Amino acid sequence: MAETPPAYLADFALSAATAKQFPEPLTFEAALLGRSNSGKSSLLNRWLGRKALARVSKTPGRTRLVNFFKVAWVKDDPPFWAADLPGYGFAAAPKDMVASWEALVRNYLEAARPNRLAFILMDIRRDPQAEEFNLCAWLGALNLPYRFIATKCDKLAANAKAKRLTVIQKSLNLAEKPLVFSALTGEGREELIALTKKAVLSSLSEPH
Ligand SMILES: Nc1nc2c(ncn2[C@@H]2O[C@H](COP(=O)(O)OP(=O)(O)OP(=O)(O)O)[C@@H](O)[C@H]2O)c(=O)[nH]1
Ligand SMILES: [Mg+2]
Repeated sequence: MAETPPAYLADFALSAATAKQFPEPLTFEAALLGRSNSGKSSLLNRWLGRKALARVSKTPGRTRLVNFFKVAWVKDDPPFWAADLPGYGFAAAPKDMVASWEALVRNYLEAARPNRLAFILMDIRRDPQAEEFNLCAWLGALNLPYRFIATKCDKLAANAKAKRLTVIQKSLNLAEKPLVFSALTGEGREELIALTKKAVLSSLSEPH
């Protein structure tokens, strides 16, 4: 299957430091959550086919704002938001900074933004920890649907990958296996595109 060309970005990116700066919701919104260094910014760049859209870093805690990108796959398609969030579990920052990022993520998740789907990213080689369990419980309480994505899958051979997916699924008691993704090879990109295209379409067909 031919690779989907880069997304058309509606010339609109916005970084929010407070809830007041969150833009008006669009038809659909994909929120990228996960601990620091799990590969959120890298996934965003690869998924949208834009190399340097979101800043990628070897230093955990690079993304400190909620970065919104207005995305359409084709110019005149109804656009949706892709939101890159600060990572959690970043212990090396001063405590008050960590608290302010947490407050920002909390405000974001608790905001009234319809038709959101959260993607929780985790390195395929790691086991789910308290952060992932807590996040699931929190999203569940907020009624916010989520899907796990196992990132950096280029680090493992096929059989090891399959084993890790089963471990992660069982540990979190997920109905579906996590999606697999590699920002390096592009594995999982088409599946993620298909999933989000479907979500945009079903948001559009919902009664208002
Ligand atoms: N091999 C491999 N490395 C990856 C992949 N995705 C991300 N990385 C690396 O992992 C590190 C962290 O990536 P980021 O995309 O900055 O992670 P993040 O989740 O946005 O991090 P924060 O902004 O700190 O929350 C970087 O060194 C990336 O190059 C991947 O699919 N494969
Ligand atoms: Mg980031």
